[in-house]
Amino acid sequence: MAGTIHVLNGPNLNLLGVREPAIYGSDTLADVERACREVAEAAGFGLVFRQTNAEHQMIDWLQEARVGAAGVVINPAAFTYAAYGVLDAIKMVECPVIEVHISNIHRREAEWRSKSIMTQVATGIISGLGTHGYVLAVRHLVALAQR
Ligand code: CA2
Repeated sequence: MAGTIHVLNGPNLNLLGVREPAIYGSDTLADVERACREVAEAAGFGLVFRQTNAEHQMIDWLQEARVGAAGVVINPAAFTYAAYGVLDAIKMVECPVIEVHISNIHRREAEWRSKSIMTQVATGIISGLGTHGYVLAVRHLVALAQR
Protein backbone atom coordinates (compact mmCIF):
# COMPACT_ATOMS: atom_id res chain seq x y z
CA MET A 1 0.00 0.00 0.00
CA ALA A 2 1.29 3.45 -0.96
CA GLY A 3 0.11 5.11 2.27
CA THR A 4 -3.05 6.11 4.07
CA ILE A 5 -5.22 9.17 3.52
CA HIS A 6 -7.35 10.30 6.45
CA VAL A 7 -10.69 12.02 5.77
CA LEU A 8 -12.02 13.64 8.94
CA ASN A 9 -15.44 15.22 9.37
CA GLY A 10 -16.64 17.52 12.13
CA PRO A 11 -19.94 18.19 13.90
CA ASN A 12 -23.32 17.44 12.33
CA LEU A 13 -21.88 16.11 9.07
CA ASN A 14 -23.43 12.73 9.98
CA LEU A 15 -26.66 14.46 8.86
CA LEU A 16 -25.37 15.13 5.36
CA GLY A 17 -28.04 14.36 2.77
CA VAL A 18 -30.74 14.50 5.45
CA ARG A 19 -30.80 18.23 6.35
CA GLU A 20 -30.54 21.38 4.19
CA PRO A 21 -30.09 19.69 0.77
CA ALA A 22 -30.32 23.09 -0.97
CA ILE A 23 -27.01 24.06 0.64
CA TYR A 24 -25.21 20.76 1.15
CA GLY A 25 -26.71 18.54 -1.57
CA SER A 26 -28.31 15.13 -1.28
CA ASP A 27 -25.23 12.89 -0.98
CA THR A 28 -24.89 11.18 2.38
CA LEU A 29 -21.58 10.87 4.21
CA ALA A 30 -21.57 7.19 3.22
CA ASP A 31 -21.75 8.28 -0.46
CA VAL A 32 -18.81 10.62 0.11
CA GLU A 33 -16.82 7.84 1.79
CA ARG A 34 -17.48 5.49 -1.14
CA ALA A 35 -16.32 8.08 -3.70
CA CYS A 36 -13.15 8.91 -1.71
CA ARG A 37 -12.34 5.22 -1.15
CA GLU A 38 -12.69 4.46 -4.86
CA VAL A 39 -10.13 7.15 -5.78
CA ALA A 40 -7.68 6.30 -2.98
CA GLU A 41 -7.78 2.52 -3.46
CA ALA A 42 -7.51 2.74 -7.26
CA ALA A 43 -4.22 4.56 -6.68
CA GLY A 44 -3.02 1.98 -4.12
CA PHE A 45 -3.70 4.10 -1.00
CA GLY A 46 -5.66 3.14 2.10
CA LEU A 47 -8.46 5.38 3.34
CA VAL A 48 -9.59 6.15 6.87
CA PHE A 49 -12.94 7.99 6.86
CA ARG A 50 -14.39 9.33 10.10
CA GLN A 51 -16.95 11.75 11.56
CA THR A 52 -17.22 13.13 15.08
CA ASN A 53 -19.24 15.68 17.01
CA ALA A 54 -16.54 15.92 19.71
CA GLU A 55 -13.53 18.25 19.54
CA HIS A 56 -11.28 15.98 21.64
CA GLN A 57 -11.99 13.08 19.26
CA MET A 58 -10.99 15.17 16.24
CA ILE A 59 -7.76 16.16 18.01
CA ASP A 60 -6.98 12.49 18.79
CA TRP A 61 -7.55 11.51 15.15
CA LEU A 62 -5.30 14.34 13.91
CA GLN A 63 -2.60 13.18 16.33
CA GLU A 64 -3.02 9.65 14.96
CA ALA A 65 -2.39 11.02 11.46
CA ARG A 66 0.44 13.30 12.64
CA VAL A 67 3.33 11.05 11.61
CA GLY A 68 3.25 8.67 8.66
CA ALA A 69 -0.04 9.54 6.95
CA ALA A 70 0.04 10.35 3.23
CA GLY A 71 -2.43 13.19 3.66
CA VAL A 72 -5.41 14.53 5.59
CA VAL A 73 -8.70 15.91 4.27
CA ILE A 74 -10.66 17.72 6.96
CA ASN A 75 -14.10 19.28 6.90
CA PRO A 76 -13.97 20.89 10.35
CA ALA A 77 -17.63 22.02 10.06
CA ALA A 78 -18.45 24.15 13.14
CA PHE A 79 -14.91 23.58 14.52
CA THR A 80 -13.81 25.82 11.63
CA TYR A 81 -14.63 28.96 13.58
CA ALA A 82 -13.35 28.61 17.13
CA ALA A 83 -11.70 25.25 17.85
CA TYR A 84 -8.12 26.29 18.60
CA GLY A 85 -7.27 22.81 19.85
CA VAL A 86 -8.07 21.46 16.38
CA LEU A 87 -6.05 24.26 14.80
CA ASP A 88 -3.02 23.36 16.97
CA ALA A 89 -3.43 19.66 16.10
CA ILE A 90 -3.51 20.44 12.36
CA LYS A 91 -0.33 22.50 12.78
CA MET A 92 1.46 19.44 14.15
CA VAL A 93 0.49 17.13 11.29
CA GLU A 94 3.51 16.44 9.07
CA CYS A 95 1.68 15.59 5.81
CA PRO A 96 -0.41 17.97 3.65
CA VAL A 97 -3.80 18.89 5.13
CA ILE A 98 -6.62 20.00 2.82
CA GLU A 99 -9.53 21.90 4.38
CA VAL A 100 -12.78 21.08 2.57
CA HIS A 101 -16.17 22.79 2.82
CA ILE A 102 -19.12 21.54 0.80
CA SER A 103 -20.63 25.02 0.57
CA ASN A 104 -18.79 28.18 -0.44
CA ILE A 105 -18.19 29.63 3.02
CA HIS A 106 -17.47 33.05 1.47
CA ARG A 107 -20.88 33.17 -0.17
CA ARG A 108 -23.11 32.26 2.76
CA GLU A 109 -25.81 34.41 4.33
CA ALA A 110 -23.92 34.72 7.62
CA GLU A 111 -20.58 36.54 7.41
CA TRP A 112 -19.07 34.51 10.30
CA ARG A 113 -19.11 31.40 8.11
CA SER A 114 -16.39 32.89 5.91
CA LYS A 115 -13.99 33.37 8.83
CA SER A 116 -12.19 30.05 9.02
CA ILE A 117 -9.40 29.96 11.59
CA MET A 118 -8.18 26.69 10.03
CA THR A 119 -7.14 28.09 6.64
CA GLN A 120 -3.98 29.68 8.11
CA VAL A 121 -2.63 26.23 9.05
CA ALA A 122 -4.06 24.13 6.17
CA THR A 123 -2.01 23.35 3.08
CA GLY A 124 -4.96 24.40 0.92
CA ILE A 125 -8.72 24.83 0.91
CA ILE A 126 -11.57 23.67 -1.33
CA SER A 127 -14.90 25.36 -0.70
CA GLY A 128 -18.14 25.45 -2.67
CA LEU A 129 -17.63 22.48 -5.00
CA GLY A 130 -20.16 20.33 -3.17
CA THR A 131 -19.16 16.87 -1.98
CA HIS A 132 -16.97 16.56 -5.11
CA GLY A 133 -14.50 18.75 -3.19
CA TYR A 134 -13.61 15.71 -1.04
CA VAL A 135 -12.79 13.63 -4.12
CA LEU A 136 -10.67 16.43 -5.59
CA ALA A 137 -8.81 16.75 -2.30
CA VAL A 138 -8.08 12.99 -2.18
CA ARG A 139 -6.90 13.11 -5.81
CA HIS A 140 -4.58 15.99 -5.01
CA LEU A 141 -3.10 14.18 -2.00
CA VAL A 142 -2.52 11.07 -4.13
CA ALA A 143 -0.73 13.18 -6.75
CA LEU A 144 1.42 14.88 -4.09
CA ALA A 145 2.39 11.56 -2.51
CA GLN A 146 3.30 10.08 -5.89
CA ARG A 147 5.64 12.95 -6.82
O1 CA2 B 1 -19.90 23.73 3.87
C1 CA2 B 1 -19.43 22.98 4.74
O2 CA2 B 1 -18.96 21.87 4.48
C2 CA2 B 1 -19.44 23.41 6.20
O3 CA2 B 1 -18.17 23.08 6.76
C3 CA2 B 1 -20.54 22.62 6.91
C4 CA2 B 1 -20.66 23.00 8.39
C5 CA2 B 1 -20.87 24.51 8.54
O4 CA2 B 1 -20.88 24.86 9.91
C6 CA2 B 1 -19.78 25.30 7.81
O5 CA2 B 1 -20.08 26.69 7.90
C7 CA2 B 1 -19.66 24.91 6.35
C8 CA2 B 1 -21.70 22.13 9.10
C9 CA2 B 1 -23.12 22.44 8.69
C10 CA2 B 1 -24.14 21.92 9.64
O6 CA2 B 1 -24.29 20.53 9.53
C11 CA2 B 1 -25.09 20.00 8.55
C12 CA2 B 1 -24.66 18.86 7.96
C13 CA2 B 1 -25.41 18.29 6.98
C14 CA2 B 1 -26.60 18.85 6.59
C15 CA2 B 1 -27.02 19.99 7.21
C16 CA2 B 1 -26.27 20.57 8.20
